[in-house]
Amino acid sequence: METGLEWDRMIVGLGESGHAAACHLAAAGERVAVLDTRAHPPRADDLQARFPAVPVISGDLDDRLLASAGEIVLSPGVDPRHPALAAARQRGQPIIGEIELFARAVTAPVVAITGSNGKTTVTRMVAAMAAQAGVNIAAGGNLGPPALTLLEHHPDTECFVVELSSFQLETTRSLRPRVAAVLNISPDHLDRYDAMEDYAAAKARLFIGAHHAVINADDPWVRGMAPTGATLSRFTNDPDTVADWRLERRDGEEWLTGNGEAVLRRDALALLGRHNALNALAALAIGDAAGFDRAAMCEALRRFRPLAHRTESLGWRSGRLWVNDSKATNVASAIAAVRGMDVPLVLLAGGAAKGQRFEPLADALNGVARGAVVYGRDARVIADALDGTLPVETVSDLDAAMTAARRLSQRGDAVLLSPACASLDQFRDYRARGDFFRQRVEAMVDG
Ligand code: UMA
Ligand code: ADP
Repeated sequence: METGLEWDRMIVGLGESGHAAACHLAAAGERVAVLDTRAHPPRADDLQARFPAVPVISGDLDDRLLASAGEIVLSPGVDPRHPALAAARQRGQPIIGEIELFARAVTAPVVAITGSNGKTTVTRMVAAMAAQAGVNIAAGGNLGPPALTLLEHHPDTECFVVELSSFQLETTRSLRPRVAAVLNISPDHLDRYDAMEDYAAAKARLFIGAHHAVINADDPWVRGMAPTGATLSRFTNDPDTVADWRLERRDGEEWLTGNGEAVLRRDALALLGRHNALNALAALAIGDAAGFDRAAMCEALRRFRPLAHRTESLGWRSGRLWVNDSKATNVASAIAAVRGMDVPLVLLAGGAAKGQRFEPLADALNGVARGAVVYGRDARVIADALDGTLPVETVSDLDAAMTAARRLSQRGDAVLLSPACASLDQFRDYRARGDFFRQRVEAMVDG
């Protein structure tokens, strides 16, 4: 890229994606610099060891610096509403992301998956199906590793399967996926968007130039995104909705069906919850559109085991079933987990609420939960929404919440950690929160 400016591209943010972008561009001989607001950006040492000529600048996003580059490559964790980025847009300077660089470089077909919940589960299912079908794929994106790292490590792969977040899609325009799926849309990340419409619009960008679109026909936000100019498959959970892939009863059994054909019995899946049956249905629709062998896809789904921290059963201790759903960082995912339990439960919820409303969670708990224990920074917001629906105890942290849950629950109940909130007020991330829960469960003396 010859711009006459000081830098071809200025990379903003040196986390996983900024690092992958910097290596990709520096290896291609571009003049790149990296700017990060953190005093010690996480991947600085590694980048400097590999490409000592790439400057890493630490400090606030500065107008003059940004203007010294042809294009800005923005990391997903940086809010594009920042005034310096707004000014860049104003002067017509392109702002792209690591996924846009991937899109420009990739030649193999791409299967791309987004949605508010279930992205990682469905991406893993599709990857398992491809492996079972003997298709050589590489999977990553938002679930890690970054898409550009996949491209670097697997240059000869037949197909890339990538999970994409709304943050990544904001700065992507040339992906043109062979198959693109939007699983569902529910309120999330509303601290990063001015309105739900803006969040949904970011997700809808997945369909730009898509050859085949897979959509959730039950979700009004997603239905509205169905692109023209692409072939389409729809999946549904609703007997009255028109769709190609369905979760339906036949002769007293529940089946995943495709274009009228019974494909897989629901009880062949080793996963808790109806939401996971829908994830499997979406994965079948995606795999079918990608041309994978149907018998291999079914075998992969039969073998698929719950992913860590996602409605993951930790087994029975002290007469209770302990379930780790720490990845439930929004209200919709916690509701899905609550609906998936078939025994009375005590819910553990809390953390950073990200501006969400918790009344829909109260509705889901009504009649199925024995109680709830709320903890962490925004415990009060959750307690206010649940109060009057069921017994609620408010405590300081997850440790205290587990003790309270033992008291509130009875033998035969489930204790479900499905926090409906981000973990960052008390943990490094959702994994650290789930690992803490698991360790405490494993240390319990049975009795
Ligand atoms: N940050 C700064 N200053 C900067 C740059 C970043 O303070 O100059 C902060 C951000 O505000 C954020 C953190 O650093 O809190 C990380 O941001 P980043 O953009 O450097 O993130 P990466 O390390 O590149 O990781 C990103 C995704 N992170 C985000 O979208 C926040 C990772 O998804 C993803 O795995 C990785 O790219 C590879 O594709 C994580 C995530 O939480 C798991 N995603 C969100 C989600 O799933 O809900 C969208
Ligand atoms: P994502 O990658 O979109 O965050 P995950 O597969 O990691 O999705 O699951 C995140 C959370 O959402 C978990 O708590 C999981 O139980 C829940 N979940 C998974 N699939 C769905 C779905 N289809 N609808 C609602 N919640 C879901």
